[in-house]
Amino acid sequence: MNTEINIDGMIGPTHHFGGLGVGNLASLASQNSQSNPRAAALEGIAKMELVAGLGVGQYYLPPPARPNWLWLESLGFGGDRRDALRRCWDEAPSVLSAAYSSAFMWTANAATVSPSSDTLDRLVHLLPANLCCNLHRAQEAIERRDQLRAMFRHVSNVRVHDPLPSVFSLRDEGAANHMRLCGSDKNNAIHVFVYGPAETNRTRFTPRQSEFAARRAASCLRLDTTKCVFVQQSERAIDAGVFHNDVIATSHQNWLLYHEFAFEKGEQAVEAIRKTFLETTGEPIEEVRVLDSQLPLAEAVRTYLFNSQLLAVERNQMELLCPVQCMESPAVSALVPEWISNPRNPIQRARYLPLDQSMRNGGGPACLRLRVMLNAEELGMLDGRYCATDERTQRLRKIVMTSYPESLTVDDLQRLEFADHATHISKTIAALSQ
Ligand code: SUG
Repeated sequence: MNTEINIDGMIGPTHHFGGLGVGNLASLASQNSQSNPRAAALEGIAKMELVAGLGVGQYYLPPPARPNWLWLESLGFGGDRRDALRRCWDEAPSVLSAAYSSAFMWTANAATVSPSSDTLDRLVHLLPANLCCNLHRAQEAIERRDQLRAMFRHVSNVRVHDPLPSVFSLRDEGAANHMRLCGSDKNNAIHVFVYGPAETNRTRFTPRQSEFAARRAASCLRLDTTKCVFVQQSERAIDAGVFHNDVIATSHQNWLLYHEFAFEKGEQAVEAIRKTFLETTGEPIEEVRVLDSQLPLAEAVRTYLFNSQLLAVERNQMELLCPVQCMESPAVSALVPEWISNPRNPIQRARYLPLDQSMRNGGGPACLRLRVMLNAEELGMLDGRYCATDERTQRLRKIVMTSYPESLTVDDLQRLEFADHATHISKTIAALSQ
């Protein structure tokens, strides 16, 4: 039987607001404001503890070292490090910001995953995302591949692939644009891949996932394509700041929650999902369609309701971890209690999490985790060193409290003392899993 684990990305000491996220309105609005890496990391740790406390397997990946010196060198900022930081700041401040990026914290973009129950070769496949649509995120692809390989090294039937080639036509942002839905037999599943329009000039912002990448991903993941559905994200949604599908739709088990403007040719797209699900599982899908009159697109993007983290406590019993911004919205406050009181709806309870620092960069609860389904044997082989046990989260919290800065602006990034301090912290955290 499959069990879901959640892998969060530990938020790094260089978390800041660079305004770098393509089509991400929160990131653009926060650009150059003061961040609080300590508060950001504590919010992330508290979420991991909450999820672990609910009995869901919680793992984490340490923050890769920043600034990324090799990457800076590859862009012409080599030589004496103090001088390189200063030159980069003067010549290309957004490159300096990217070299310090903590965007690896959003592990929903780390990879796309297919469990062994669903694959043609009965192996678990993880395809790290190339993230090549964003300068600051493309550097994560190889770091993630290596981290995931280390984490799964003892699980004999896991394949961690190389990311798709880093070219624009194959731009891939991982699980944030993928939904797995399963029937009452959890091993009977379909996979929905969501991509942006092919003509990149049709939308206000560049669509971050290509159809070509979605189809190649399904192939790398060794999925039966008769059980895959490929749907286009709506142009209207991208224009409203929906830069990933998980900002406007989500799913868990047999339950699909989506905004009426999530998909281009919305009814046709959902009909394709319904049909494939019925053919695969013999059961109808349970769906909740949120109308724009109930929650306008802009409010959906502001509150990140669809980016709430869905957790199965038991089958047909789910908890929704929403960002606190949802609690403050009259539109969302009308929807969630209605779901909870409806006996057909599996959501039993909603909790509201303060994730202000992540939200100000466009990352809600679901962005901060990668879901991986493993069977009991695979789970048994998983390396415990990445498990967010109480003891480990306490140690992480201590490191954060004693060494993470409480305030950071892009100006601070040019100081070599800060660069060295941040590198040292990442090494200390990585050592906890060695
Ligand atoms: O890729 N923000 C991230 C947010 C990712 C959210 N993930 C999901 N929806 N799954 C992004 O846009 C902002 C970084 C900055 O501006 O400094 C950023 O990268």
